[in-house]
Amino acid sequence: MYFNKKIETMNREDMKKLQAERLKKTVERVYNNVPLYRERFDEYGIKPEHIKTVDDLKNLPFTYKTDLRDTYPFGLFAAPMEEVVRIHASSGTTGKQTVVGYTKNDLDIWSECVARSFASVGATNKDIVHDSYGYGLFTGGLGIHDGATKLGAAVIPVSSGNTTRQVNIFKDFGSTILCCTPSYAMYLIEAIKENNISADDLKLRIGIFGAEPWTDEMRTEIEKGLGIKAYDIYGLSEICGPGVSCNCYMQNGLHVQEDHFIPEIIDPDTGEVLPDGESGELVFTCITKEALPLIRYRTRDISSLNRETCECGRTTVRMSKPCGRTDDMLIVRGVNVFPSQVESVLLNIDGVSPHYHITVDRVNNLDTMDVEVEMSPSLFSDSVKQIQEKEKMIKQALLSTLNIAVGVKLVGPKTISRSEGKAKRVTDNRKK
Ligand code: DLL
Repeated sequence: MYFNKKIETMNREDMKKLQAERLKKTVERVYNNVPLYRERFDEYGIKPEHIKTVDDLKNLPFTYKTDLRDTYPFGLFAAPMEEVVRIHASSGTTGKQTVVGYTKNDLDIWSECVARSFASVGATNKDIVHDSYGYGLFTGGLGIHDGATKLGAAVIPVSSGNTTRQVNIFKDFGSTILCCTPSYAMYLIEAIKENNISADDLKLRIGIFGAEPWTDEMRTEIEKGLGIKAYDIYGLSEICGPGVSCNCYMQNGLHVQEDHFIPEIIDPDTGEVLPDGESGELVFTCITKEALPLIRYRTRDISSLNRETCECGRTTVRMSKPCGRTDDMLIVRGVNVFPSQVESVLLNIDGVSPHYHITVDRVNNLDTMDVEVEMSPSLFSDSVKQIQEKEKMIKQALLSTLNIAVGVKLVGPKTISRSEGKAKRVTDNRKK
């Protein structure tokens, strides 16, 4: 099901033409309205008239998160304040928060991107959308809200938290679509069980999850736990929020709304553009935004691109599920480790639950990595010997996948703290 069939099935040549037109206008806009861009383009000897096609994009300088911080709060806005109608911010773990703004037109486009995402996973105006992303400065709650409204669905703006109330609402209001982070979905699965409700008693049929990396193994757990189909939605505040890309019902990559955001994959060290299929850092250029049109924004997310037409009929470029961020990658004794690799290993092992925490430390100048993972209630009731054997087996599985020795500790059910938003799965004591 399409929300905007003409765009979603446009042939590549027409899409490139449309993108080129919009890119040219955007480059003019930032050159004329944002001092940082004018200075940077001048430094590179680039004038707006040099940008004629999408292939010229590679000659433009990158924009970094630090640029937003250095011009905090509104220094990169390319529209006057009287045209700005919404402000969001992402908290960020270090330094100042990143502030983003939207004109009325920006909000319309954003909600269309989210509405397209909903339609591509089979949502309709008959659905009841249970929006458990946080409402507020975070873009998740309101972004999903406006998109579902545009689709014509009935939105329940529950926001995150108060888990028991969420379960009652599932039951009483008959929510059919759940939107939240994958880690909160896992938490809700437990809460449903604790309230002696079976997923079969609920009307949920679809989940739209994102805002943090999650593996295919986690997808399977959530689909089983809630009796739904689980889809991946991606986005970041700097580009708009959720809806930059989303799975379609084929669950094979995320369709990028490329008439608004042009994706590139680059080598994070050299900045060179990589060919389709190769994995690298995702970079986005906004080509229709008015308030904050970022040019070649370095997301730090790792993904790859596929321009083949999807079996769903969409021609828009697909990005692979982001497996993590360059800045979340742990380097442990010289070996690169993504938390998502640990998650994949753990969730392929019987007797452990999808709740885990990774601690990295440096002891006597040597990096150490320890994983705590919760046992399922049945393993918990086994003998100490059986539990120790399981620990040994998990250590072995992690060693053969990651190529480093990892300490493993099985802990009792519900000992690892649950998350209502983005989960914090790693503590790196080396950074203290
Ligand atoms: O997390 C926007 C969002 C809200 C997306 C709700 C999806 C659903 P930020 O708080 O600015 O915005 O965080 C953006 O989160 O650069 C990725 O590292 C990560 N991220 C977002 N979606 C996914 C996903 C929102 N589906 C940062 N898979 C991004 C993996 C994701 N990582």
